[in-house]
Amino acid sequence: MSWTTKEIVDQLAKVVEPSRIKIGADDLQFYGNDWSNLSKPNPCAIVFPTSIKEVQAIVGLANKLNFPLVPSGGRTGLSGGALAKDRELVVSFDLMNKILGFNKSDALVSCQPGVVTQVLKDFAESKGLFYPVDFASVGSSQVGGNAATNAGGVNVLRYGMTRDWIEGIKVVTGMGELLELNRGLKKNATGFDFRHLFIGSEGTLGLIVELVVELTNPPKDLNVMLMGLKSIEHTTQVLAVFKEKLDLTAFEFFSDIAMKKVLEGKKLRNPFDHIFPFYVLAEFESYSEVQLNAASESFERCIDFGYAVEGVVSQNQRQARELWEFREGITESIASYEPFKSDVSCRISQTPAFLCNLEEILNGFDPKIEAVLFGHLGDGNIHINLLKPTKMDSEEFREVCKIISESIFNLVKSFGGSISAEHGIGLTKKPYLNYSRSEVELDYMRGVKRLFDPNNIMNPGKLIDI
Ligand code: 2HG
Ligand code: ZN
Repeated sequence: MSWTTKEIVDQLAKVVEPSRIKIGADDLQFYGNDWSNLSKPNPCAIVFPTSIKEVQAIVGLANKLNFPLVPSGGRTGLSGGALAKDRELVVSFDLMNKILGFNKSDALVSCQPGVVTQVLKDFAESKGLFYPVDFASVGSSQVGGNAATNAGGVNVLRYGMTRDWIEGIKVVTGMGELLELNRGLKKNATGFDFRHLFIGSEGTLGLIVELVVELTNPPKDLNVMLMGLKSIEHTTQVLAVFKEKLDLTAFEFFSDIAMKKVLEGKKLRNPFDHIFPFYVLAEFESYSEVQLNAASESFERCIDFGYAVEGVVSQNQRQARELWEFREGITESIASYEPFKSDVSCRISQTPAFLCNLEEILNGFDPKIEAVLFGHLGDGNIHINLLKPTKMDSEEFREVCKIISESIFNLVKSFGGSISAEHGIGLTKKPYLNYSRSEVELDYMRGVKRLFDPNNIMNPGKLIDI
Protein backbone atom coordinates (compact mmCIF):
# COMPACT_ATOMS: atom_id res chain seq x y z
CA MET A 1 0.00 0.00 0.00
CA SER A 2 1.59 3.20 -1.10
CA TRP A 3 -0.54 5.57 1.01
CA THR A 4 0.60 6.82 4.39
CA THR A 5 -1.70 6.62 7.43
CA LYS A 6 -1.98 10.41 7.40
CA GLU A 7 -3.12 10.46 3.79
CA ILE A 8 -5.74 7.80 4.43
CA VAL A 9 -6.96 9.50 7.60
CA ASP A 10 -7.17 12.88 5.82
CA GLN A 11 -9.28 11.36 3.05
CA LEU A 12 -11.43 9.44 5.54
CA ALA A 13 -12.06 12.60 7.53
CA LYS A 14 -13.91 13.94 4.48
CA VAL A 15 -16.51 11.16 4.71
CA VAL A 16 -16.59 10.32 8.45
CA GLU A 17 -16.41 12.65 11.43
CA PRO A 18 -12.72 12.81 12.46
CA SER A 19 -13.57 11.85 16.07
CA ARG A 20 -14.64 8.47 14.69
CA ILE A 21 -11.23 7.67 13.25
CA LYS A 22 -8.69 6.27 15.70
CA ILE A 23 -4.95 5.82 15.32
CA GLY A 24 -3.78 5.54 18.95
CA ALA A 25 -1.46 2.59 19.67
CA ASP A 26 -3.87 1.00 22.17
CA ASP A 27 -6.81 1.25 19.78
CA LEU A 28 -4.77 -0.22 16.92
CA GLN A 29 -3.79 -3.12 19.16
CA PHE A 30 -7.30 -3.64 20.52
CA TYR A 31 -9.35 -3.31 17.34
CA GLY A 32 -6.75 -4.92 15.10
CA ASN A 33 -6.81 -8.22 16.96
CA ASP A 34 -9.22 -11.09 17.51
CA TRP A 35 -9.27 -13.98 19.96
CA SER A 36 -6.93 -16.03 17.76
CA ASN A 37 -4.00 -13.89 19.00
CA LEU A 38 -2.17 -15.21 15.98
CA SER A 39 0.26 -12.42 15.34
CA LYS A 40 0.80 -8.83 16.25
CA PRO A 41 -1.92 -6.56 14.87
CA ASN A 42 -0.76 -3.71 12.69
CA PRO A 43 -3.72 -1.82 11.19
CA CYS A 44 -3.24 1.69 9.81
CA ALA A 45 -6.35 3.09 11.54
CA ILE A 46 -9.79 2.22 12.86
CA VAL A 47 -12.94 3.83 11.53
CA PHE A 48 -16.37 3.72 13.18
CA PRO A 49 -19.11 4.37 10.61
CA THR A 50 -22.63 5.14 11.84
CA SER A 51 -24.61 4.64 8.62
CA ILE A 52 -24.73 2.60 5.44
CA LYS A 53 -23.90 5.73 3.45
CA GLU A 54 -20.68 6.13 5.44
CA VAL A 55 -19.78 2.48 4.90
CA GLN A 56 -20.27 2.96 1.16
CA ALA A 57 -18.10 6.07 1.24
CA ILE A 58 -15.34 4.16 3.08
CA VAL A 59 -15.46 1.32 0.56
CA GLY A 60 -15.44 3.89 -2.25
CA LEU A 61 -12.27 5.44 -0.84
CA ALA A 62 -10.63 2.06 -0.36
CA ASN A 63 -11.22 1.33 -4.04
CA LYS A 64 -10.04 4.74 -5.15
CA LEU A 65 -6.86 4.77 -3.09
CA ASN A 66 -6.44 1.00 -3.11
CA PHE A 67 -6.14 0.20 0.58
CA PRO A 68 -7.51 -2.96 2.24
CA LEU A 69 -10.34 -3.16 4.78
CA VAL A 70 -10.86 -5.54 7.68
CA PRO A 71 -14.43 -5.71 9.01
CA SER A 72 -14.59 -5.83 12.76
CA GLY A 73 -17.39 -6.97 15.06
CA GLY A 74 -16.85 -8.39 18.54
CA ARG A 75 -13.56 -9.96 17.34
CA THR A 76 -14.27 -13.20 19.21
CA GLY A 77 -13.23 -15.36 16.23
CA LEU A 78 -10.56 -18.01 16.70
CA SER A 79 -9.16 -18.24 13.16
CA GLY A 80 -7.66 -14.80 12.64
CA GLY A 81 -10.49 -13.68 10.34
CA ALA A 82 -10.63 -10.23 11.99
CA LEU A 83 -6.89 -9.81 12.48
CA ALA A 84 -5.48 -6.73 10.75
CA LYS A 85 -1.78 -7.35 10.43
CA ASP A 86 -0.86 -5.62 7.17
CA ARG A 87 -1.76 -1.96 7.65
CA GLU A 88 -5.41 -2.48 6.76
CA LEU A 89 -8.10 -0.03 7.76
CA VAL A 90 -10.32 -1.69 10.38
CA VAL A 91 -14.02 -0.94 9.90
CA SER A 92 -15.60 -1.36 13.32
CA PHE A 93 -19.36 -1.77 13.61
CA ASP A 94 -19.43 -0.84 17.29
CA LEU A 95 -21.49 2.28 16.59
CA MET A 96 -23.92 0.59 14.19
CA ASN A 97 -25.50 -1.27 17.06
CA LYS A 98 -29.21 -0.46 16.95
CA ILE A 99 -32.22 -2.67 16.76
CA LEU A 100 -34.18 -1.04 13.96
CA GLY A 101 -37.54 -2.72 14.01
CA PHE A 102 -39.61 -5.71 15.01
CA ASN A 103 -42.68 -7.32 13.55
CA LYS A 104 -44.48 -9.75 15.83
CA SER A 105 -46.49 -11.55 13.16
CA ASP A 106 -43.36 -12.14 11.05
CA ALA A 107 -41.26 -12.81 14.18
CA LEU A 108 -38.57 -10.80 12.39
CA VAL A 109 -36.23 -8.26 13.88
CA SER A 110 -34.18 -5.83 11.80
CA CYS A 111 -30.90 -4.71 13.26
CA GLN A 112 -27.55 -3.19 12.55
CA PRO A 113 -24.51 -5.49 12.44
CA GLY A 114 -22.92 -4.20 15.65
CA VAL A 115 -25.74 -5.47 17.90
CA VAL A 116 -24.18 -7.75 20.49
CA THR A 117 -25.60 -11.29 20.30
CA GLN A 118 -26.78 -11.23 23.92
CA VAL A 119 -28.62 -7.94 23.28
CA LEU A 120 -30.51 -9.63 20.43
CA LYS A 121 -31.25 -12.61 22.68
CA ASP A 122 -32.54 -10.30 25.43
CA PHE A 123 -34.61 -8.35 22.90
CA ALA A 124 -36.18 -11.60 21.69
CA GLU A 125 -36.97 -12.55 25.28
CA SER A 126 -38.59 -9.17 25.92
CA LYS A 127 -40.98 -10.01 23.07
CA GLY A 128 -41.71 -13.49 24.44
CA LEU A 129 -39.55 -15.02 21.70
CA PHE A 130 -36.14 -16.66 21.37
CA TYR A 131 -33.01 -16.20 19.29
CA PRO A 132 -31.56 -19.70 19.44
CA VAL A 133 -27.96 -19.33 18.25
CA ASP A 134 -25.91 -19.70 21.42
CA PHE A 135 -22.22 -20.01 22.28
CA ALA A 136 -19.84 -18.95 25.02
CA SER A 137 -19.00 -15.53 23.53
CA VAL A 138 -22.57 -14.21 23.06
CA GLY A 139 -21.76 -11.44 25.53
CA SER A 140 -19.27 -9.80 23.16
CA SER A 141 -19.76 -11.23 19.65
CA GLN A 142 -21.87 -9.16 17.26
CA VAL A 143 -24.68 -10.26 14.98
CA GLY A 144 -22.90 -9.04 11.82
CA GLY A 145 -19.79 -11.04 12.73
CA ASN A 146 -21.94 -14.07 13.51
CA ALA A 147 -23.44 -13.87 10.03
CA ALA A 148 -20.08 -13.24 8.36
CA THR A 149 -18.71 -16.40 9.99
CA ASN A 150 -21.96 -18.39 10.06
CA ALA A 151 -21.51 -18.93 13.79
CA GLY A 152 -22.69 -22.23 15.26
CA GLY A 153 -22.48 -23.12 18.94
CA VAL A 154 -24.30 -25.43 21.31
CA ASN A 155 -27.83 -25.43 19.89
CA VAL A 156 -27.12 -26.33 16.26
CA LEU A 157 -28.46 -29.84 16.76
CA ARG A 158 -31.94 -28.44 17.29
CA TYR A 159 -31.89 -24.99 15.67
CA GLY A 160 -29.18 -24.96 13.00
CA MET A 161 -26.48 -22.33 12.43
CA THR A 162 -26.68 -18.54 12.10
CA ARG A 163 -27.45 -18.96 8.38
CA ASP A 164 -30.77 -20.59 9.28
CA TRP A 165 -31.96 -17.45 11.13
CA ILE A 166 -30.99 -14.75 8.68
CA GLU A 167 -33.99 -13.90 6.52
CA GLY A 168 -32.40 -10.91 4.89
CA ILE A 169 -29.20 -8.87 4.77
CA LYS A 170 -28.04 -5.62 3.31
CA VAL A 171 -24.45 -5.70 2.15
CA VAL A 172 -22.02 -3.21 0.70
CA THR A 173 -20.03 -5.15 -1.88
CA GLY A 174 -16.30 -4.75 -2.46
CA MET A 175 -17.27 -2.30 -5.21
CA GLY A 176 -19.34 -0.18 -2.83
CA GLU A 177 -22.79 -1.08 -4.22
CA LEU A 178 -25.60 -1.68 -1.74
CA LEU A 179 -27.45 -4.99 -2.14
CA GLU A 180 -30.62 -5.79 -0.24
CA LEU A 181 -30.82 -9.55 -0.21
CA ASN A 182 -34.01 -11.54 0.39
CA ARG A 183 -35.74 -8.74 2.35
CA GLY A 184 -37.16 -10.95 5.12
CA LEU A 185 -39.03 -13.22 2.74
CA LYS A 186 -39.81 -16.73 3.89
CA LYS A 187 -40.34 -17.95 0.35
CA ASN A 188 -38.39 -16.61 -2.57
CA ALA A 189 -37.69 -18.68 -5.67
CA THR A 190 -36.09 -16.06 -7.88
CA GLY A 191 -32.77 -17.70 -8.59
CA PHE A 192 -29.37 -17.36 -6.88
CA ASP A 193 -29.71 -16.49 -3.18
CA PHE A 194 -26.69 -14.19 -2.77
CA ARG A 195 -27.53 -13.81 0.91
CA HIS A 196 -26.00 -17.21 1.51
CA LEU A 197 -22.79 -16.30 -0.32
CA PHE A 198 -22.21 -13.42 2.08
CA ILE A 199 -23.11 -15.47 5.16
CA GLY A 200 -19.94 -17.34 6.08
CA SER A 201 -17.78 -15.38 3.61
CA GLU A 202 -15.70 -13.93 6.48
CA GLY A 203 -15.88 -10.39 5.15
CA THR A 204 -14.12 -11.27 1.91
CA LEU A 205 -16.95 -10.25 -0.43
CA GLY A 206 -18.38 -7.18 1.24
CA LEU A 207 -19.59 -5.67 4.49
CA ILE A 208 -22.84 -6.72 6.13
CA VAL A 209 -24.57 -3.47 7.09
CA GLU A 210 -28.06 -4.59 8.15
CA LEU A 211 -29.77 -7.87 8.99
CA VAL A 212 -33.26 -9.29 9.25
CA VAL A 213 -33.19 -12.03 11.86
CA GLU A 214 -35.91 -14.54 12.54
CA LEU A 215 -36.96 -15.37 16.09
CA THR A 216 -38.84 -18.40 17.35
CA ASN A 217 -40.76 -19.62 20.36
CA PRO A 218 -38.61 -20.23 23.42
CA PRO A 219 -38.01 -23.80 24.59
CA LYS A 220 -39.78 -24.72 27.80
CA ASP A 221 -38.18 -25.95 31.03
CA LEU A 222 -34.77 -27.02 29.87
CA ASN A 223 -33.24 -29.87 31.80
CA VAL A 224 -29.60 -30.87 31.74
CA MET A 225 -28.12 -34.29 32.39
CA LEU A 226 -24.38 -34.83 32.82
CA MET A 227 -23.10 -38.38 32.51
CA GLY A 228 -19.70 -39.97 33.14
CA LEU A 229 -18.57 -42.62 30.60
CA LYS A 230 -15.76 -45.13 30.32
CA SER A 231 -14.73 -44.71 26.71
CA ILE A 232 -14.98 -42.51 23.65
CA GLU A 233 -17.25 -44.86 21.67
CA HIS A 234 -19.82 -44.71 24.45
CA THR A 235 -20.33 -40.99 23.78
CA THR A 236 -22.03 -41.70 20.47
CA GLN A 237 -23.91 -44.69 21.87
CA VAL A 238 -25.44 -42.51 24.59
CA LEU A 239 -26.36 -39.95 21.91
CA ALA A 240 -28.18 -42.61 19.89
CA VAL A 241 -30.18 -43.76 22.92
CA PHE A 242 -31.16 -40.22 23.96
CA LYS A 243 -32.05 -39.13 20.43
CA GLU A 244 -34.46 -42.00 20.05
CA LYS A 245 -36.86 -40.75 22.71
CA LEU A 246 -36.10 -37.06 23.20
CA ASP A 247 -36.01 -33.93 21.13
CA LEU A 248 -32.59 -32.76 22.32
CA THR A 249 -31.64 -29.08 22.30
CA ALA A 250 -27.93 -29.84 22.85
CA PHE A 251 -25.67 -32.84 23.15
CA GLU A 252 -22.07 -32.08 24.11
CA PHE A 253 -19.09 -34.18 25.08
CA PHE A 254 -15.73 -33.58 26.74
CA SER A 255 -12.78 -35.60 27.93
CA ASP A 256 -11.19 -36.20 31.34
CA ILE A 257 -8.46 -33.61 30.75
CA ALA A 258 -11.13 -31.03 29.91
CA MET A 259 -12.94 -31.84 33.15
CA LYS A 260 -9.74 -31.61 35.22
CA LYS A 261 -8.82 -28.25 33.73
CA VAL A 262 -12.32 -26.84 34.28
CA LEU A 263 -12.45 -28.05 37.90
CA GLU A 264 -9.06 -26.43 38.48
CA GLY A 265 -9.58 -23.29 36.41
CA LYS A 266 -13.11 -22.48 37.51
CA LYS A 267 -12.74 -23.84 41.04
CA LEU A 268 -15.81 -26.02 40.61
CA ARG A 269 -16.82 -29.00 42.69
CA ASN A 270 -16.69 -32.35 40.92
CA PRO A 271 -20.31 -33.61 40.71
CA PHE A 272 -19.00 -37.20 40.78
CA ASP A 273 -16.61 -39.01 43.14
CA HIS A 274 -13.91 -39.39 40.54
CA ILE A 275 -12.89 -38.35 37.04
CA PHE A 276 -14.34 -40.33 34.10
CA PRO A 277 -12.49 -40.74 30.80
CA PHE A 278 -15.39 -38.97 29.02
CA TYR A 279 -18.51 -36.97 29.78
CA VAL A 280 -21.62 -36.14 27.84
CA LEU A 281 -24.11 -33.40 28.55
CA ALA A 282 -27.63 -33.74 27.21
CA GLU A 283 -30.09 -30.86 27.27
CA PHE A 284 -33.79 -31.39 26.56
CA GLU A 285 -37.14 -29.75 27.12
CA SER A 286 -39.17 -31.19 29.97
CA TYR A 287 -42.54 -29.47 29.82
CA SER A 288 -44.37 -32.62 30.85
CA GLU A 289 -43.79 -35.90 32.66
CA VAL A 290 -43.44 -37.55 29.26
CA GLN A 291 -40.03 -35.99 28.58
CA LEU A 292 -38.81 -36.52 32.13
CA ASN A 293 -39.78 -40.18 31.97
CA ALA A 294 -38.18 -40.55 28.56
CA ALA A 295 -34.97 -39.02 29.92
CA SER A 296 -34.80 -41.35 32.91
CA GLU A 297 -35.64 -44.36 30.73
CA SER A 298 -32.89 -43.37 28.30
CA PHE A 299 -30.44 -42.93 31.15
CA GLU A 300 -31.34 -46.32 32.62
CA ARG A 301 -30.89 -47.96 29.24
CA CYS A 302 -27.44 -46.40 28.96
CA ILE A 303 -26.52 -47.74 32.39
CA ASP A 304 -27.90 -51.21 31.56
CA PHE A 305 -25.96 -51.36 28.27
CA GLY A 306 -22.83 -50.14 30.05
CA TYR A 307 -22.64 -46.95 27.95
CA ALA A 308 -22.86 -44.63 30.96
CA VAL A 309 -21.57 -45.21 34.46
CA GLU A 310 -23.10 -42.39 36.46
CA GLY A 311 -25.22 -39.31 35.88
CA VAL A 312 -26.61 -36.20 37.51
CA VAL A 313 -29.65 -34.27 36.36
CA SER A 314 -30.57 -30.66 37.05
CA GLN A 315 -33.56 -30.03 39.31
CA ASN A 316 -33.93 -26.36 38.45
CA GLN A 317 -32.58 -23.69 36.10
CA ARG A 318 -29.72 -22.75 38.44
CA GLN A 319 -28.47 -26.34 38.51
CA ALA A 320 -28.86 -26.56 34.74
CA ARG A 321 -26.58 -23.52 34.36
CA GLU A 322 -24.10 -25.01 36.82
CA LEU A 323 -23.88 -28.24 34.83
CA TRP A 324 -23.31 -26.24 31.64
CA GLU A 325 -20.30 -24.58 33.30
CA PHE A 326 -18.34 -27.84 33.08
CA ARG A 327 -18.66 -27.68 29.32
CA GLU A 328 -18.71 -23.95 28.63
CA GLY A 329 -15.79 -23.24 30.94
CA ILE A 330 -13.34 -25.40 28.96
CA THR A 331 -11.97 -22.81 26.53
CA GLU A 332 -11.29 -20.26 29.26
CA SER A 333 -9.74 -22.84 31.60
CA ILE A 334 -7.16 -23.95 29.06
CA ALA A 335 -6.37 -20.52 27.60
CA SER A 336 -3.09 -20.21 29.51
CA TYR A 337 -1.68 -23.33 27.78
CA GLU A 338 -1.40 -21.55 24.41
CA PRO A 339 -3.83 -24.12 22.94
CA PHE A 340 -3.49 -25.11 19.30
CA LYS A 341 -7.08 -25.41 18.13
CA SER A 342 -8.79 -27.62 15.60
CA ASP A 343 -12.50 -27.47 14.94
CA VAL A 344 -13.57 -30.30 12.66
CA SER A 345 -16.75 -32.10 11.73
CA CYS A 346 -18.01 -35.19 9.99
CA ARG A 347 -21.45 -36.67 9.40
CA ILE A 348 -23.17 -37.47 12.68
CA SER A 349 -23.48 -41.14 11.71
CA GLN A 350 -19.71 -41.29 11.21
CA THR A 351 -18.66 -39.71 14.51
CA PRO A 352 -18.12 -43.09 16.28
CA ALA A 353 -15.57 -44.24 13.68
CA PHE A 354 -14.10 -40.76 13.38
CA LEU A 355 -13.52 -40.43 17.13
CA CYS A 356 -11.87 -43.86 17.39
CA ASN A 357 -9.49 -42.98 14.52
CA LEU A 358 -8.84 -39.60 16.07
CA GLU A 359 -7.91 -41.17 19.40
CA GLU A 360 -5.48 -43.48 17.62
CA ILE A 361 -3.84 -40.57 15.80
CA LEU A 362 -3.45 -38.56 18.98
CA ASN A 363 -2.01 -41.55 20.87
CA GLY A 364 0.72 -41.77 18.22
CA PHE A 365 2.19 -38.36 19.10
CA ASP A 366 4.27 -36.97 21.96
CA PRO A 367 2.32 -37.85 25.16
CA LYS A 368 3.61 -34.66 26.78
CA ILE A 369 1.27 -32.72 24.49
CA GLU A 370 -2.12 -33.11 26.13
CA ALA A 371 -5.09 -33.24 23.76
CA VAL A 372 -8.33 -31.84 25.11
CA LEU A 373 -11.30 -33.25 23.22
CA PHE A 374 -14.70 -31.68 23.46
CA GLY A 375 -17.47 -30.34 21.32
CA HIS A 376 -20.92 -30.49 19.92
CA LEU A 377 -21.24 -34.20 19.34
CA GLY A 378 -24.93 -33.92 18.50
CA ASP A 379 -24.07 -32.08 15.28
CA GLY A 380 -20.81 -33.89 14.48
CA ASN A 381 -18.50 -31.00 15.54
CA ILE A 382 -15.36 -31.95 17.46
CA HIS A 383 -12.96 -29.45 19.02
CA ILE A 384 -9.40 -30.62 19.58
CA ASN A 385 -7.19 -28.34 21.67
CA LEU A 386 -3.53 -29.34 22.00
CA LEU A 387 -1.87 -27.93 25.11
CA LYS A 388 1.70 -26.67 25.24
CA PRO A 389 3.81 -28.50 27.82
CA THR A 390 5.34 -25.93 30.22
CA LYS A 391 8.88 -26.82 29.22
CA MET A 392 8.35 -26.76 25.47
CA ASP A 393 9.24 -23.66 23.52
CA SER A 394 6.22 -22.03 21.79
CA GLU A 395 7.79 -22.21 18.33
CA GLU A 396 8.61 -25.91 18.64
CA PHE A 397 5.12 -26.58 20.05
CA ARG A 398 3.44 -24.95 17.07
CA GLU A 399 5.59 -26.92 14.63
CA VAL A 400 4.67 -30.25 16.27
CA CYS A 401 1.01 -29.20 16.35
CA LYS A 402 1.04 -28.46 12.64
CA ILE A 403 2.18 -32.02 11.99
CA ILE A 404 -0.52 -33.41 14.29
CA SER A 405 -3.20 -31.26 12.74
CA GLU A 406 -2.22 -32.34 9.22
CA SER A 407 -2.83 -35.93 10.30
CA ILE A 408 -6.18 -34.86 11.70
CA PHE A 409 -7.04 -33.04 8.46
CA ASN A 410 -6.14 -36.15 6.47
CA LEU A 411 -8.54 -38.08 8.64
CA VAL A 412 -11.20 -35.40 8.13
CA LYS A 413 -10.64 -35.61 4.37
CA SER A 414 -10.98 -39.39 4.36
CA PHE A 415 -14.36 -38.98 6.08
CA GLY A 416 -15.49 -36.23 3.69
CA GLY A 417 -15.68 -33.93 6.72
CA SER A 418 -14.90 -30.27 7.30
CA ILE A 419 -11.63 -28.79 8.59
CA SER A 420 -13.67 -25.99 10.13
CA ALA A 421 -17.08 -26.82 11.48
CA GLU A 422 -17.81 -23.41 13.00
CA HIS A 423 -14.69 -21.32 13.70
CA GLY A 424 -14.05 -20.42 10.09
CA ILE A 425 -10.98 -20.45 7.87
CA GLY A 426 -9.53 -16.96 8.38
CA LEU A 427 -5.75 -17.14 8.33
CA THR A 428 -5.16 -20.23 10.43
CA LYS A 429 -6.90 -22.79 8.19
CA LYS A 430 -6.35 -21.12 4.84
CA PRO A 431 -3.44 -23.34 3.76
CA TYR A 432 -5.59 -26.42 4.42
CA LEU A 433 -8.82 -25.43 2.69
CA ASN A 434 -8.18 -28.00 -0.04
CA TYR A 435 -8.64 -30.77 2.52
CA SER A 436 -12.35 -29.94 2.54
CA ARG A 437 -12.99 -28.20 -0.80
CA SER A 438 -12.05 -29.53 -4.25
CA GLU A 439 -9.80 -27.58 -6.62
CA VAL A 440 -12.78 -26.87 -8.86
CA GLU A 441 -14.75 -25.51 -5.89
CA LEU A 442 -11.79 -23.34 -4.88
CA ASP A 443 -11.65 -21.93 -8.40
CA TYR A 444 -15.34 -21.07 -8.25
CA MET A 445 -14.79 -19.47 -4.83
CA ARG A 446 -12.04 -17.28 -6.34
CA GLY A 447 -14.40 -16.40 -9.17
CA VAL A 448 -17.09 -15.32 -6.69
CA LYS A 449 -14.55 -13.24 -4.77
CA ARG A 450 -13.45 -11.55 -8.00
CA LEU A 451 -17.06 -10.83 -8.89
CA PHE A 452 -17.95 -8.98 -5.70
CA ASP A 453 -14.50 -7.62 -4.84
CA PRO A 454 -12.47 -7.26 -8.04
CA ASN A 455 -9.91 -4.94 -6.43
CA ASN A 456 -9.36 -7.35 -3.53
CA ILE A 457 -9.88 -4.81 -0.80
CA MET A 458 -12.26 -6.85 1.35
CA ASN A 459 -10.35 -8.67 4.09
CA PRO A 460 -7.59 -9.75 1.69
CA GLY A 461 -5.45 -12.70 2.66
CA LYS A 462 -8.27 -14.37 4.61
CA LEU A 463 -10.14 -17.51 3.54
CA ILE A 464 -8.93 -17.57 -0.08
CA ASP A 465 -6.56 -15.60 -2.30
CA ILE A 466 -7.49 -14.46 -5.77
C1 2HG B 1 -16.82 -23.98 22.11
O1 2HG B 1 -17.52 -24.84 21.60
C2 2HG B 1 -16.17 -22.97 21.23
O2 2HG B 1 -16.68 -23.90 23.34
C3 2HG B 1 -14.66 -22.85 21.46
O3 2HG B 1 -16.43 -23.23 19.89
C4 2HG B 1 -13.92 -24.10 21.15
O4 2HG B 1 -11.96 -23.32 22.27
C5 2HG B 1 -12.38 -24.02 21.38
O5 2HG B 1 -11.67 -24.72 20.66
ZN1 ZN C 1 -17.81 -24.85 19.60
